[in-house]
Formats: sequence, C-alpha cells, structure tokens
Amino acid sequence: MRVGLTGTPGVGKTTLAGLLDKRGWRVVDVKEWAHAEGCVVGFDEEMGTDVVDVTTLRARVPPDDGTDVVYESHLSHYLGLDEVWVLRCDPDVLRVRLEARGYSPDKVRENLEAEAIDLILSEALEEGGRVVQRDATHRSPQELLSSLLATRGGSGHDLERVDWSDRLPV
Ligand code: DAT
Repeated sequence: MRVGLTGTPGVGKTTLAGLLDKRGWRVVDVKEWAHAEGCVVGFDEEMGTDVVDVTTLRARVPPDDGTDVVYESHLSHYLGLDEVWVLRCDPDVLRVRLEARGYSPDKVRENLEAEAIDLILSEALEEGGRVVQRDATHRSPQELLSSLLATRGGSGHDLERVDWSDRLPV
C-alpha cells in the first residue's frame, strides 16, 4: 500500500515516518525525491520553501507492488496514492514548534492559519481517494501509529474531528 503522510509543517510527519521505518515500511522523503527527479522548479522566497512540480512527480510514483510505502510531505496528498493520512496539531502547540525552528513570523502565521482553516484536509479531500485524519496534539507518536494502522485500508474517509476556527486570526 502507498500512503501519503501529510499535514502542516511541525505536526509530526517525520517522527511518525521514523516509526514506520522501524516497522519495515519504505519511507520516501518527497522533498529529497523531488530533488533527485529534477522536480524542484523554484524557490518561494516569501515562504522560504521549494516549489515542486507535483504533476510530474505524481506521474512518476511507482504502482503499488504490495509493499508498504509511505510518502512523507505536506504535498503528498497530491501524489495520487492509495490512502492519505492527514496529521493535525493544535495551532497553539504548533506555534511553539515552528518558532523553535526559527521560521519567520510570516511563515509561522501562514502555517498556523493553514492549520486553523483545515487547508491540507480540504486539499486532500478535493483530490479524491481515501483520507484519514488524526489529531496528533495529545497522542504520543506510538499511539498515533496504532490508530492509523488500525484504520488503514478501510472503506470511506475516517476523519477525526478538529475545530480550531476559534484561533483565527492566528
Ligand atoms: P513534521 O515532519 O510534520 O514537520 P516533526 O516530526 O519534525 O514534524 O515534529 C515536529 C516536532 O514535534 C519535533 O520536535 C518532534 C515533536 N513531535 C512530533 N510528534 C509528536 C507527538 N505526537 N507528540 C509530541 N511531540 C511530537
């Protein structure tokens, strides 16, 4: 199964991917892979992030060969994978993590706003395919992993409800 692990920066994607790696999953760091494929087509100065040609990258995703592969990136919901896991985190908690990373105030605000308005979830749902959402705020990475493995391959979306609209404006 090919899973896209997505979410706003700082929600815990890399941490969870590390646990999946330990369980024998193949982990694709989409940013690294995009570079290797020549699919990084620019740099967004304002956001301080690479601009990735997701359409080309999506066409290069290998078909499911029966092994468990996780594609980790805030863009992975654009890759046409078998299932998408959206991790969420309370913007108040996320703020501390993003500031600790040294993100600029604009970049922090942009990401917190995206989290508060469910931006990535909406994008993932628009893409089609099965979407699973979990709130990672008060779960250990291990608890999160168990919850995601329990639902994977199921039918229909499995969306844990979050509502941080009261945090706006961030
Ligand atoms: P991402 O890859 O989505 O940017 P990360 O895995 O680098 O996020 O995690 C960001 C920070 O949060 C990092 O310091 C580890 C911590 N963290 C990750 N998952 C967590 C969890 N479930 N509970 C508490 N802290 C977590």
